[in-house]
Amino acid sequence: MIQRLLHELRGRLAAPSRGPRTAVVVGRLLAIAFLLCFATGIYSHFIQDPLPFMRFPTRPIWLYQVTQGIHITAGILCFPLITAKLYAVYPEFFQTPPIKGFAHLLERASITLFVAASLVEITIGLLNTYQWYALFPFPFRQTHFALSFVIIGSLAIHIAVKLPIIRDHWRKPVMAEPLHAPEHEDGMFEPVEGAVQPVGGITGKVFAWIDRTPPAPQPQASRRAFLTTIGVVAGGLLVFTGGQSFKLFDGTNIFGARKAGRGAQSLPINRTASKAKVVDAAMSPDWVLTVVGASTMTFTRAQLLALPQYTVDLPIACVEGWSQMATWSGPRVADLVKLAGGSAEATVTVTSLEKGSIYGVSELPSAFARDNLTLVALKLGHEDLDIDHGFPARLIAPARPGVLQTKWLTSLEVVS
Ligand SMILES: Nc1nc2c(c(=O)[nH]1)N[C@H]1C(S)=C(S)[C@@H](COP(=O)(O)O)O[C@H]1N2
Ligand SMILES: [Mo]
Repeated sequence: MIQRLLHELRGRLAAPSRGPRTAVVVGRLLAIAFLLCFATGIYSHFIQDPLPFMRFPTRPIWLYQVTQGIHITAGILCFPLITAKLYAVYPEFFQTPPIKGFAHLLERASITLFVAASLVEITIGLLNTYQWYALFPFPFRQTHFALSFVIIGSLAIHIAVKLPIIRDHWRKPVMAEPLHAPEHEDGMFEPVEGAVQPVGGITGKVFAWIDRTPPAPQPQASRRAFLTTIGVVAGGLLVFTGGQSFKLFDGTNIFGARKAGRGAQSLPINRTASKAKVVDAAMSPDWVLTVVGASTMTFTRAQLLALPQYTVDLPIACVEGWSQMATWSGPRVADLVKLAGGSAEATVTVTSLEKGSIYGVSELPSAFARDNLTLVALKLGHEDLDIDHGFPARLIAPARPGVLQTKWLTSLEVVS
Protein backbone atom coordinates (compact mmCIF):
# COMPACT_ATOMS: atom_id res chain seq x y z
CA MET A 1 0.00 0.00 0.00
CA ILE A 2 2.64 2.52 1.08
CA GLN A 3 4.85 1.25 -1.67
CA ARG A 4 2.08 1.92 -4.16
CA LEU A 5 1.44 5.46 -2.88
CA LEU A 6 5.12 6.29 -2.93
CA HIS A 7 5.35 4.88 -6.39
CA GLU A 8 2.56 7.11 -7.58
CA LEU A 9 4.17 10.15 -6.01
CA ARG A 10 7.49 9.32 -7.59
CA GLY A 11 5.84 8.93 -10.97
CA ARG A 12 4.28 12.39 -10.62
CA LEU A 13 7.55 14.02 -9.61
CA ALA A 14 9.35 12.38 -12.47
CA ALA A 15 6.83 14.17 -14.74
CA PRO A 16 6.71 11.75 -17.62
CA SER A 17 5.19 14.56 -19.70
CA ARG A 18 8.76 15.82 -19.75
CA GLY A 19 11.03 14.03 -22.15
CA PRO A 20 12.23 13.73 -25.70
CA ARG A 21 8.87 12.91 -27.26
CA THR A 22 7.25 16.02 -25.75
CA ALA A 23 10.29 18.06 -26.75
CA VAL A 24 9.99 16.82 -30.33
CA VAL A 25 6.21 17.37 -30.59
CA VAL A 26 6.41 20.92 -29.18
CA GLY A 27 9.65 21.56 -31.07
CA ARG A 28 7.96 20.83 -34.38
CA LEU A 29 5.18 23.35 -33.70
CA LEU A 30 7.73 25.88 -32.52
CA ALA A 31 9.83 25.40 -35.64
CA ILE A 32 6.75 26.01 -37.82
CA ALA A 33 5.88 29.15 -35.85
CA PHE A 34 9.48 30.43 -36.11
CA LEU A 35 9.67 29.80 -39.84
CA LEU A 36 6.30 31.53 -40.42
CA CYS A 37 7.47 34.51 -38.37
CA PHE A 38 10.80 34.61 -40.19
CA ALA A 39 9.33 34.46 -43.70
CA THR A 40 6.59 37.03 -43.01
CA GLY A 41 9.06 39.22 -41.12
CA ILE A 42 11.50 39.25 -44.02
CA TYR A 43 8.61 40.20 -46.33
CA SER A 44 7.59 43.04 -44.03
CA HIS A 45 11.16 44.27 -43.68
CA PHE A 46 11.90 44.42 -47.39
CA ILE A 47 8.57 45.86 -48.46
CA GLN A 48 9.46 48.79 -46.18
CA ASP A 49 13.14 48.94 -47.17
CA PRO A 50 13.44 47.25 -50.55
CA LEU A 51 16.74 46.40 -52.17
CA PRO A 52 16.99 47.95 -55.65
CA PHE A 53 16.10 44.77 -57.55
CA MET A 54 13.04 43.91 -55.44
CA ARG A 55 9.48 44.07 -56.81
CA PHE A 56 6.36 43.50 -54.72
CA PRO A 57 2.92 42.38 -55.91
CA THR A 58 -0.08 44.69 -55.59
CA ARG A 59 -2.58 41.82 -55.40
CA PRO A 60 -4.26 40.30 -53.52
CA ILE A 61 -5.12 43.58 -51.81
CA TRP A 62 -5.04 41.83 -48.41
CA LEU A 63 -1.62 40.25 -48.96
CA TYR A 64 0.20 42.32 -46.34
CA GLN A 65 -2.75 42.13 -43.97
CA VAL A 66 -2.47 38.33 -44.04
CA THR A 67 1.35 38.05 -43.91
CA GLN A 68 1.56 40.46 -41.01
CA GLY A 69 -1.45 38.89 -39.26
CA ILE A 70 0.32 35.54 -39.43
CA HIS A 71 3.53 37.15 -38.18
CA ILE A 72 1.93 38.62 -35.07
CA THR A 73 -0.38 35.68 -34.33
CA ALA A 74 2.34 33.03 -34.72
CA GLY A 75 4.64 35.23 -32.61
CA ILE A 76 2.09 35.36 -29.78
CA LEU A 77 1.61 31.58 -29.93
CA CYS A 78 5.37 31.17 -29.42
CA PHE A 79 4.91 32.18 -25.76
CA PRO A 80 3.12 28.99 -24.63
CA LEU A 81 5.13 26.88 -27.06
CA ILE A 82 8.50 28.10 -25.78
CA THR A 83 7.32 27.69 -22.20
CA ALA A 84 6.29 24.11 -22.96
CA LYS A 85 9.53 23.37 -24.73
CA LEU A 86 11.65 24.72 -21.86
CA TYR A 87 9.57 22.70 -19.41
CA ALA A 88 10.05 19.55 -21.47
CA VAL A 89 13.83 19.80 -21.59
CA TYR A 90 14.51 21.56 -18.32
CA PRO A 91 16.41 18.69 -16.62
CA GLU A 92 18.89 18.95 -19.50
CA PHE A 93 19.98 22.36 -18.27
CA PHE A 94 21.48 20.69 -15.22
CA GLN A 95 23.53 18.04 -16.95
CA THR A 96 26.59 16.82 -15.09
CA PRO A 97 29.26 17.41 -16.05
CA PRO A 98 28.05 20.71 -17.57
CA ILE A 99 30.60 20.61 -20.38
CA LYS A 100 31.83 17.35 -21.85
CA GLY A 101 34.14 18.72 -24.51
CA PHE A 102 34.46 21.26 -27.25
CA ALA A 103 31.57 20.02 -29.41
CA HIS A 104 29.33 19.86 -26.37
CA LEU A 105 30.38 23.37 -25.37
CA LEU A 106 29.45 24.66 -28.81
CA GLU A 107 26.11 22.89 -28.69
CA ARG A 108 25.26 24.30 -25.27
CA ALA A 109 26.43 27.78 -26.28
CA SER A 110 24.26 27.72 -29.40
CA ILE A 111 21.23 26.61 -27.40
CA THR A 112 21.79 29.32 -24.80
CA LEU A 113 22.00 31.89 -27.56
CA PHE A 114 18.94 30.43 -29.25
CA VAL A 115 16.78 30.48 -26.11
CA ALA A 116 17.90 33.96 -25.07
CA ALA A 117 17.46 35.44 -28.55
CA SER A 118 14.01 33.83 -28.94
CA LEU A 119 12.78 35.14 -25.60
CA VAL A 120 14.00 38.67 -26.34
CA GLU A 121 12.57 38.52 -29.87
CA ILE A 122 9.04 37.53 -28.92
CA THR A 123 9.00 39.85 -25.91
CA ILE A 124 10.00 42.99 -27.81
CA GLY A 125 7.67 41.91 -30.61
CA LEU A 126 4.75 41.69 -28.20
CA LEU A 127 5.62 45.03 -26.59
CA ASN A 128 5.75 46.49 -30.09
CA THR A 129 2.16 45.45 -30.81
CA TYR A 130 1.22 47.63 -27.84
CA GLN A 131 3.52 50.38 -29.21
CA TRP A 132 5.60 50.31 -26.03
CA TYR A 133 8.77 51.09 -27.93
CA ALA A 134 9.95 53.36 -25.15
CA LEU A 135 10.46 50.39 -22.82
CA PHE A 136 13.70 49.34 -24.43
CA PRO A 137 16.68 51.53 -25.22
CA PHE A 138 17.50 50.13 -28.65
CA PRO A 139 15.90 50.60 -32.06
CA PHE A 140 13.12 48.04 -32.41
CA ARG A 141 13.23 47.23 -36.10
CA GLN A 142 16.97 46.73 -36.46
CA THR A 143 17.14 44.64 -33.29
CA HIS A 144 14.15 42.49 -34.22
CA PHE A 145 15.58 41.97 -37.71
CA ALA A 146 19.12 41.11 -36.56
CA LEU A 147 17.92 38.71 -33.84
CA SER A 148 15.80 36.82 -36.36
CA PHE A 149 18.99 35.73 -38.13
CA VAL A 150 20.60 34.70 -34.85
CA ILE A 151 17.51 32.62 -34.12
CA ILE A 152 17.22 30.97 -37.52
CA GLY A 153 20.97 30.24 -37.55
CA SER A 154 21.09 28.72 -34.08
CA LEU A 155 17.83 26.86 -34.79
CA ALA A 156 19.50 25.19 -37.78
CA ILE A 157 22.45 24.15 -35.58
CA HIS A 158 20.10 22.93 -32.86
CA ILE A 159 18.07 20.80 -35.29
CA ALA A 160 21.24 19.36 -36.84
CA VAL A 161 22.62 18.40 -33.43
CA LYS A 162 19.35 16.90 -32.22
CA LEU A 163 18.55 15.07 -35.45
CA PRO A 164 18.95 11.58 -33.95
CA ILE A 165 16.54 12.39 -31.10
CA ILE A 166 14.11 14.08 -33.48
CA ARG A 167 14.18 11.04 -35.74
CA ASP A 168 13.67 8.58 -32.89
CA HIS A 169 10.72 10.47 -31.46
CA TRP A 170 9.14 11.84 -34.63
CA ARG A 171 6.34 9.28 -34.61
CA LYS A 172 4.01 8.45 -31.78
CA PRO A 173 5.36 5.59 -29.69
CA VAL A 174 3.41 2.39 -30.29
CA MET A 175 3.20 1.45 -26.63
CA ALA A 176 3.50 3.40 -23.44
CA GLU A 177 7.20 3.83 -22.81
CA PRO A 178 8.31 2.50 -19.46
CA LEU A 179 9.40 5.25 -17.11
CA HIS A 180 12.80 3.61 -16.87
CA ALA A 181 14.55 1.18 -19.10
CA PRO A 182 14.92 -2.30 -17.58
CA GLU A 183 17.08 -2.54 -14.52
CA HIS A 184 20.66 -3.60 -14.76
CA GLU A 185 21.83 -6.52 -12.72
CA ASP A 186 23.38 -4.17 -10.21
CA GLY A 187 20.04 -2.53 -9.57
CA MET A 188 20.90 0.75 -11.34
CA PHE A 189 18.68 2.34 -13.91
CA GLU A 190 19.59 2.88 -17.46
CA PRO A 191 19.13 6.62 -18.00
CA VAL A 192 16.28 7.64 -20.25
CA GLU A 193 17.33 10.83 -21.99
CA GLY A 194 15.47 13.89 -20.82
CA ALA A 195 13.52 11.90 -18.24
CA VAL A 196 14.55 11.07 -14.71
CA GLN A 197 18.24 10.96 -14.01
CA PRO A 198 19.45 7.65 -12.58
CA VAL A 199 20.01 7.69 -8.87
CA GLY A 200 22.64 5.58 -7.21
CA GLY A 201 23.47 4.63 -3.63
CA ILE A 202 20.91 4.07 -0.92
CA THR A 203 18.37 6.39 -2.55
CA GLY A 204 18.64 4.41 -5.74
CA LYS A 205 18.01 1.18 -3.88
CA VAL A 206 14.98 2.70 -2.16
CA PHE A 207 13.61 3.96 -5.50
CA ALA A 208 14.22 0.55 -7.03
CA TRP A 209 12.26 -1.03 -4.20
CA ILE A 210 9.42 1.49 -4.64
CA ASP A 211 9.31 0.89 -8.36
CA ARG A 212 9.43 -2.87 -8.20
CA THR A 213 5.86 -4.09 -8.00
CA PRO A 214 3.07 -1.67 -8.91
CA PRO A 215 2.20 -0.89 -12.52
CA ALA A 216 4.28 1.87 -14.07
CA PRO A 217 2.61 5.27 -14.44
CA GLN A 218 1.55 5.92 -18.01
CA PRO A 219 3.78 8.50 -19.60
CA GLN A 220 1.62 8.65 -22.72
CA ALA A 221 -1.50 9.68 -20.86
CA SER A 222 0.30 12.34 -18.89
CA ARG A 223 2.06 13.60 -22.01
CA ARG A 224 -1.24 13.81 -23.79
CA ALA A 225 -2.72 15.83 -20.92
CA PHE A 226 0.27 18.16 -21.02
CA LEU A 227 0.11 18.68 -24.77
CA THR A 228 -3.64 19.21 -24.55
CA THR A 229 -3.08 21.92 -21.95
CA ILE A 230 -0.57 23.67 -24.20
CA GLY A 231 -3.01 23.32 -27.08
CA VAL A 232 -5.80 24.90 -25.05
CA VAL A 233 -3.59 27.81 -23.94
CA ALA A 234 -2.38 28.42 -27.51
CA GLY A 235 -5.94 28.15 -28.86
CA GLY A 236 -7.14 30.58 -26.19
CA LEU A 237 -4.49 33.12 -27.16
CA LEU A 238 -5.48 32.75 -30.80
CA VAL A 239 -9.17 33.27 -30.06
CA PHE A 240 -8.67 36.16 -27.61
CA THR A 241 -6.02 38.14 -29.53
CA GLY A 242 -6.33 36.93 -33.15
CA GLY A 243 -9.17 39.40 -33.77
CA GLN A 244 -6.70 42.27 -34.11
CA SER A 245 -5.46 40.63 -37.31
CA PHE A 246 -8.27 38.33 -38.45
CA LYS A 247 -11.93 39.28 -38.65
CA LEU A 248 -12.92 35.73 -37.72
CA PHE A 249 -11.88 36.33 -34.10
CA ASP A 250 -13.11 39.92 -33.87
CA GLY A 251 -15.98 39.03 -31.52
CA THR A 252 -13.60 37.46 -29.00
CA ASN A 253 -10.76 39.97 -29.33
CA ILE A 254 -10.35 40.76 -25.64
CA PHE A 255 -6.57 40.95 -25.18
CA GLY A 256 -5.43 42.09 -28.62
CA ALA A 257 -3.59 45.43 -28.64
CA ARG A 258 -6.20 46.90 -31.02
CA LYS A 259 -9.85 46.38 -31.61
CA ALA A 260 -11.53 46.89 -34.96
CA GLY A 261 -14.17 49.60 -35.08
CA ARG A 262 -12.61 51.75 -32.31
CA GLY A 263 -11.38 55.22 -33.22
CA ALA A 264 -12.60 58.12 -35.32
CA GLN A 265 -14.79 56.91 -38.20
CA SER A 266 -14.59 53.40 -36.62
CA LEU A 267 -10.99 52.90 -37.63
CA PRO A 268 -8.11 52.59 -35.17
CA ILE A 269 -5.67 55.53 -35.09
CA ASN A 270 -1.97 55.17 -34.58
CA ARG A 271 -0.87 58.76 -34.41
CA THR A 272 -3.23 61.65 -34.01
CA ALA A 273 -2.83 64.95 -35.85
CA SER A 274 -1.94 66.75 -32.65
CA LYS A 275 0.76 64.21 -31.74
CA ALA A 276 2.15 64.61 -35.26
CA LYS A 277 1.95 68.44 -34.82
CA VAL A 278 0.15 68.94 -38.10
CA VAL A 279 -3.22 70.33 -36.95
CA ASP A 280 -2.60 73.92 -38.08
CA ALA A 281 -1.04 73.00 -41.42
CA ALA A 282 -3.75 70.42 -42.13
CA MET A 283 -6.64 72.78 -41.29
CA SER A 284 -5.13 75.76 -43.10
CA PRO A 285 -7.30 77.20 -45.91
CA ASP A 286 -4.06 77.59 -47.88
CA TRP A 287 -3.44 73.84 -48.00
CA VAL A 288 -2.67 72.48 -51.48
CA LEU A 289 -1.36 69.17 -52.78
CA THR A 290 1.72 69.75 -54.94
CA VAL A 291 2.27 67.22 -57.74
CA VAL A 292 5.66 67.26 -59.41
CA GLY A 293 6.08 65.53 -62.77
CA ALA A 294 7.47 67.09 -65.95
CA SER A 295 5.62 70.15 -64.64
CA THR A 296 4.60 71.16 -61.14
CA MET A 297 0.91 71.51 -60.34
CA THR A 298 -0.97 72.36 -57.19
CA PHE A 299 -4.48 71.23 -56.24
CA THR A 300 -6.77 72.61 -53.56
CA ARG A 301 -9.02 70.10 -51.86
CA ALA A 302 -11.93 71.40 -53.94
CA GLN A 303 -9.92 70.86 -57.13
CA LEU A 304 -9.05 67.31 -56.05
CA LEU A 305 -12.77 66.68 -55.41
CA ALA A 306 -13.57 67.94 -58.92
CA LEU A 307 -11.35 65.26 -60.52
CA PRO A 308 -12.86 61.85 -61.35
CA GLN A 309 -13.49 60.18 -57.96
CA TYR A 310 -13.07 56.48 -57.27
CA THR A 311 -14.23 54.46 -54.31
CA VAL A 312 -12.20 51.45 -53.17
CA ASP A 313 -12.31 48.99 -50.27
CA LEU A 314 -8.80 48.59 -48.93
CA PRO A 315 -7.41 47.55 -45.57
CA ILE A 316 -5.13 49.50 -43.30
CA ALA A 317 -2.70 46.78 -42.22
CA CYS A 318 -0.33 47.98 -39.54
CA VAL A 319 3.06 46.35 -38.95
CA GLU A 320 1.98 46.13 -35.33
CA GLY A 321 -0.52 43.50 -36.40
CA TRP A 322 -3.93 45.13 -36.33
CA SER A 323 -5.75 45.60 -39.56
CA GLN A 324 -9.11 46.73 -40.75
CA MET A 325 -10.94 47.11 -44.02
CA ALA A 326 -12.36 50.53 -44.92
CA THR A 327 -13.99 52.35 -47.83
CA TRP A 328 -11.94 55.20 -49.29
CA SER A 329 -12.75 57.74 -52.02
CA GLY A 330 -10.68 60.24 -53.99
CA PRO A 331 -8.75 60.71 -57.24
CA ARG A 332 -6.24 58.15 -58.49
CA VAL A 333 -2.55 58.81 -57.94
CA ALA A 334 -2.00 57.71 -61.56
CA ASP A 335 -4.37 60.44 -62.83
CA LEU A 336 -2.56 63.12 -60.84
CA VAL A 337 0.83 61.93 -62.10
CA LYS A 338 -0.49 62.06 -65.66
CA LEU A 339 -1.86 65.59 -65.19
CA ALA A 340 1.58 66.74 -64.05
CA GLY A 341 3.19 65.10 -67.08
CA GLY A 342 4.75 62.13 -65.27
CA SER A 343 5.17 58.76 -66.98
CA ALA A 344 2.90 55.79 -66.22
CA GLU A 345 6.00 53.89 -65.15
CA ALA A 346 6.97 56.51 -62.59
CA THR A 347 8.04 55.82 -59.04
CA VAL A 348 6.42 58.40 -56.79
CA THR A 349 7.62 59.88 -53.51
CA VAL A 350 4.77 60.74 -51.17
CA THR A 351 5.41 63.40 -48.53
CA SER A 352 3.43 64.36 -45.45
CA LEU A 353 2.98 67.67 -43.69
CA GLU A 354 4.48 65.81 -40.72
CA LYS A 355 8.14 66.68 -40.40
CA GLY A 356 10.99 64.83 -38.73
CA SER A 357 9.25 61.44 -38.63
CA ILE A 358 10.00 58.20 -40.44
CA TYR A 359 6.30 58.21 -41.35
CA GLY A 360 6.64 61.54 -43.09
CA VAL A 361 7.76 60.15 -46.45
CA SER A 362 7.08 56.97 -48.38
CA GLU A 363 7.91 55.69 -51.80
CA LEU A 364 5.34 54.24 -54.22
CA PRO A 365 7.06 51.78 -56.59
CA SER A 366 5.68 52.14 -60.10
CA ALA A 367 3.44 49.06 -59.88
CA PHE A 368 1.68 50.71 -56.91
CA ALA A 369 1.73 54.25 -58.33
CA ARG A 370 -0.05 53.24 -61.52
CA ASP A 371 -2.48 50.85 -59.80
CA ASN A 372 -6.17 51.72 -60.26
CA LEU A 373 -6.78 51.18 -56.55
CA THR A 374 -4.09 53.62 -55.38
CA LEU A 375 -5.83 56.83 -54.36
CA VAL A 376 -5.27 60.17 -52.78
CA ALA A 377 -8.10 59.50 -50.34
CA LEU A 378 -10.28 62.48 -49.44
CA LYS A 379 -13.08 60.48 -47.86
CA LEU A 380 -13.38 57.56 -45.52
CA GLY A 381 -16.67 55.69 -45.32
CA HIS A 382 -18.25 58.36 -47.62
CA GLU A 383 -17.50 61.16 -45.11
CA ASP A 384 -14.67 63.70 -45.22
CA LEU A 385 -11.53 62.17 -43.68
CA ASP A 386 -11.19 62.80 -39.98
CA ILE A 387 -8.17 64.95 -39.22
CA ASP A 388 -6.65 62.00 -37.32
CA HIS A 389 -7.02 59.85 -40.44
CA GLY A 390 -5.08 62.30 -42.59
CA PHE A 391 -7.37 65.19 -43.59
CA PRO A 392 -7.18 66.94 -46.04
CA ALA A 393 -5.77 63.96 -48.02
CA ARG A 394 -3.96 60.70 -47.39
CA LEU A 395 -2.49 57.94 -49.46
CA ILE A 396 -4.20 54.56 -49.69
CA ALA A 397 -2.82 51.69 -51.79
CA PRO A 398 -3.38 47.91 -51.92
CA ALA A 399 -1.13 45.28 -50.31
CA ARG A 400 1.03 47.83 -48.47
CA PRO A 401 1.92 48.04 -44.80
CA GLY A 402 0.12 50.76 -42.85
CA VAL A 403 3.37 52.66 -42.19
CA LEU A 404 3.55 53.44 -45.90
CA GLN A 405 -0.05 54.76 -46.11
CA THR A 406 1.02 58.33 -45.51
CA LYS A 407 -1.42 60.76 -43.86
CA TRP A 408 -1.71 64.57 -44.21
CA LEU A 409 -0.24 64.69 -47.71
CA THR A 410 1.58 67.73 -48.96
CA SER A 411 3.20 66.46 -52.17
CA LEU A 412 3.59 63.69 -54.74
CA GLU A 413 6.83 63.74 -56.66
CA VAL A 414 7.76 61.65 -59.65
CA VAL A 415 11.21 60.23 -59.05
CA SER A 416 11.84 58.53 -62.37
N1 LIG B 1 2.12 61.18 -41.65
C1 LIG B 1 1.88 60.01 -41.04
N2 LIG B 1 1.28 59.03 -41.73
C2 LIG B 1 1.01 57.84 -41.15
C3 LIG B 1 1.37 57.61 -39.80
C4 LIG B 1 2.00 58.65 -39.09
O1 LIG B 1 2.33 58.54 -37.91
N3 LIG B 1 2.22 59.85 -39.74
N4 LIG B 1 1.12 56.36 -39.25
C5 LIG B 1 1.11 55.27 -40.21
C6 LIG B 1 0.76 53.99 -39.63
S1 LIG B 1 1.93 53.24 -38.65
C7 LIG B 1 -0.39 53.34 -39.92
S2 LIG B 1 -0.67 51.78 -39.41
C8 LIG B 1 -1.40 53.99 -40.77
C9 LIG B 1 -2.77 53.85 -40.22
O2 LIG B 1 -2.90 54.60 -39.08
P1 LIG B 1 -4.23 55.48 -38.87
O3 LIG B 1 -5.36 54.53 -38.66
O4 LIG B 1 -3.86 56.25 -37.65
O5 LIG B 1 -4.41 56.30 -40.07
O6 LIG B 1 -1.11 55.33 -41.02
C10 LIG B 1 0.22 55.55 -41.40
N5 LIG B 1 0.41 56.89 -41.88
MO1 LIG C 1 1.35 51.10 -38.37
